[in-house]
Amino acid sequence: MKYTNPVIPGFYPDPSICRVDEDYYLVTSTFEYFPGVPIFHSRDLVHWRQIGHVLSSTEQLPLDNAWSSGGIYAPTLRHHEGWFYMATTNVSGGGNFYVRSRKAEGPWSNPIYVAQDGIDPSLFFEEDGRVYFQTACNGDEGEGIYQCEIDLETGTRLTESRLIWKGTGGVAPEAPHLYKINDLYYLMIAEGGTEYGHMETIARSTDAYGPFDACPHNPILSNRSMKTSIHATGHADLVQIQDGSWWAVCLGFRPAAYPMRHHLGREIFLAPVTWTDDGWPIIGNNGRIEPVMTGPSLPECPWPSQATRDHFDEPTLGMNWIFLRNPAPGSWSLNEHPGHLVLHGNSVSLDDRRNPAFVGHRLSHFLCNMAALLDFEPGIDHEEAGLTVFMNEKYHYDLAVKLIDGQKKIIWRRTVGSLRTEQVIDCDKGPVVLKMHADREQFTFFIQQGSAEEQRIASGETHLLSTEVAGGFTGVIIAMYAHAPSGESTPALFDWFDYEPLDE
Ligand code: 6LW
Repeated sequence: MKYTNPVIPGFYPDPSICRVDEDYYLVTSTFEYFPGVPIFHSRDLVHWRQIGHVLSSTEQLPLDNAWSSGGIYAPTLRHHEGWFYMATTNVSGGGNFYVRSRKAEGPWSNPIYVAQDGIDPSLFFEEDGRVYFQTACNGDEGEGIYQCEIDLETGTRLTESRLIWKGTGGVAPEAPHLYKINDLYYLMIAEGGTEYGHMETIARSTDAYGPFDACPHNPILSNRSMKTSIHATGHADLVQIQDGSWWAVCLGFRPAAYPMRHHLGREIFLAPVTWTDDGWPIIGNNGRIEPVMTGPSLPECPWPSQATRDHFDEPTLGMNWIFLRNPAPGSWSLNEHPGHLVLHGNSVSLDDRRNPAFVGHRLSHFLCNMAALLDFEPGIDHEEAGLTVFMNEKYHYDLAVKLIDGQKKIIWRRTVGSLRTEQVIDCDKGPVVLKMHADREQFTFFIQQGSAEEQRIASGETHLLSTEVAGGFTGVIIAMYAHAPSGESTPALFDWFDYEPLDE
């Protein structure tokens, strides 16, 4: 079967994969968003559906201090003797840790911290019961991959952390994974940085601590300098499937237009792995990820597609919704007005690096429509509620209902670094549908009230919210939000929210 890359579109970076019999599981990083580390399930490696979040409590994932693109960095997922293990770093508090669970859906344990510096932790289970822990670290012996042995129950280091490989000389040697294949230890890492020079390299040794000999065919994956719609491939993880063949998942991104800039974040790509005669893996089509590739020989297993409209009539929020940092207490509710998501603005605005009233959804497609029905009659001057297309606190476009000098208004605001524009439009009493249409180059905003015609408000460039302009490791989120500068707010009722991907 042919499949289309990315297999998981949108802001889902740093994939790690593991297999349990005929089931495959995958996790990704989430930075300052909560809950953290979505976990996906597949039976054919091509069709994935989210089955939960690994880090779903504030205890597991304190994010109050997380700067934008801080928080949770790259995870590793492994299954060992009936337990799932997910290792990651909270760079904004706590450092390296892992959690474990009997079931992929959770509940997962509280963090078990490991006193080794660096990021991108990985776990390797030796046949003799020893457990090795690797991170990408700039330690006493220089920058590279460090390893120690740990006690799996407590996370205690049983040995010193030692440099085991420096990589081939690319910047940022990171995302290590150790595999034992045919009695050789293969250490696969990312190098070159997570931008356009990204690549995957590998080395091997007869000993888990090296010395590691670099593969003569490195990099074994890179789309750098290629004429392709897919860039920055790297940060890969390997899995062997039922027929004995090997597959890789990796991150990459798709620039929206030329000159290249991407706003959907780093996404998840799948590729076959072939082995050279001298026993080295090569990922993809001779080291490249293509938009269409031939899939694994597994029975096709698609999942039902998700409804485009969320009516907020379930007792819990769907797994697709995320908060900016830990949700502020009292900032949202599903039971205050059954059938509505209610937001209570607090004094934190979208420009602050804190916890606003914010419930968001990844923008995972270049071409899509979004809309929300907002019932909000602001009673306190300057309070507002609406939709934001959000990259970080310095880069976002907002369409909202706001009380200005006692008058209910619609505002459309663009915040692009230190530049800000704001338009104020008259608005009637009663609910308003806030709409956004996205294409590769523009986000276009509309409002509609009662039986009146839909009104086009304005549009903003997608590239001004891209990683190349706004920085960071995340992708654009479209969120319902509320802000009450005085700290006192009128509830903002969201009756429904639509997210409708369109064919390009
Ligand atoms: C990730 C690391 C990286 O942990 O960025 O640039 C971090 N490389 O591998 C965030 O994705």
